[in-house]
Amino acid sequence: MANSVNRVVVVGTGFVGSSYAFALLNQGVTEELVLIDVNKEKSEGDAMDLNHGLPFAPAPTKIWFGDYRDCKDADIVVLTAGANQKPGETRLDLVDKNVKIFKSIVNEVMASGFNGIFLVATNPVDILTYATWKFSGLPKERVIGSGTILDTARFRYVLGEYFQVDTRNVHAYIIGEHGDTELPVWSHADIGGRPILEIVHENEDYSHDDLERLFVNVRDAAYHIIQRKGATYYGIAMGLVRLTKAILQNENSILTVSAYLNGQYGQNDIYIGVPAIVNRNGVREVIELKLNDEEKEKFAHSAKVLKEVMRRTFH
Ligand code: 6V0
Repeated sequence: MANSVNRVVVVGTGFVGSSYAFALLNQGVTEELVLIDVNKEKSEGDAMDLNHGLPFAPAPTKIWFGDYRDCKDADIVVLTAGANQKPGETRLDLVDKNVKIFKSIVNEVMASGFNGIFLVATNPVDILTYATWKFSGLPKERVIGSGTILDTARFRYVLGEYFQVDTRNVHAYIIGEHGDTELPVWSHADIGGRPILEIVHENEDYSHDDLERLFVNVRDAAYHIIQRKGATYYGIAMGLVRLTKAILQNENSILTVSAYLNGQYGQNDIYIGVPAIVNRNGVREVIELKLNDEEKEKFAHSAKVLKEVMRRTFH
């Protein structure tokens, strides 16, 4: 972190990476923004296009299309490179392709002398965050996956709609794999301090069946969007900006990210979506919620599925 100004490097300026760059510029989060892609023309074109928006941006940002040497002075390198899901594909189906791509990218980033924080969004994100940690040799707290940040945002959005309250006043988490085995933590979901389960219990306008339906829609949201427009990117782009801000502005914000567990939630040697305190040093602390028995069982199942993929991928 030798540079005196904040520098963010994005590797992979496809749908997600370029949407992230656009959102970053719009929110004036970083002084320097570097775009890298194996398709140089694409990242060069994006840099040109984004620079033309500078007169309308809230703060000056120096944007250029660069190469891995630019990672040396970066505070954060965001990894959004690799294959995305095609209709009908699960996130776990992408693992072999994307681990291979990550090995070469992470090696190149580290060869620059990079000593900042990795933010990983490429799927399957929990596995690729683990891979980035292994390939980079950086401390575990400085490798962070986007985890269930987007799923949690989707969850809060649908709950806000259902209960007709501002989504920012809904406190509820999705944890576990960013994928088919993720789970809602109903036991710790509240609105303005009132547990959601209590609100449902006391009001016949609401029902547990509705809650289950809302969760299933959240879990399957990517499939629904991909079916309609081929990819999902705006939501995750804004989630990544939120994470970038939490890091650069040393916020100590609690966000559901893919963090390394060594004992928490009864799990070891795994990256998986959990609430964690994020600041300038990365993940300061994993928040261990007291899950009920059903949630414990579902979390353990989610971790087991990831571990099985990791076993096949890394051993
Ligand atoms: P995309 O639009 O195909 O972009 C991928 C980009 O990566 C392309 O521009 C490629 O040229 C580039 N790329 C490929 N190989 C390399 C390489 N070796 N070095 C540098 N660049 C390379 O995909 P999209 O942007 O839609 O998705 C990117 C990833 O994000 C996928 O794995 C998605 O599944 C994942 N998402 C993750 C989400 C999350 O919540 N974490 C949400 C949505 C998508």
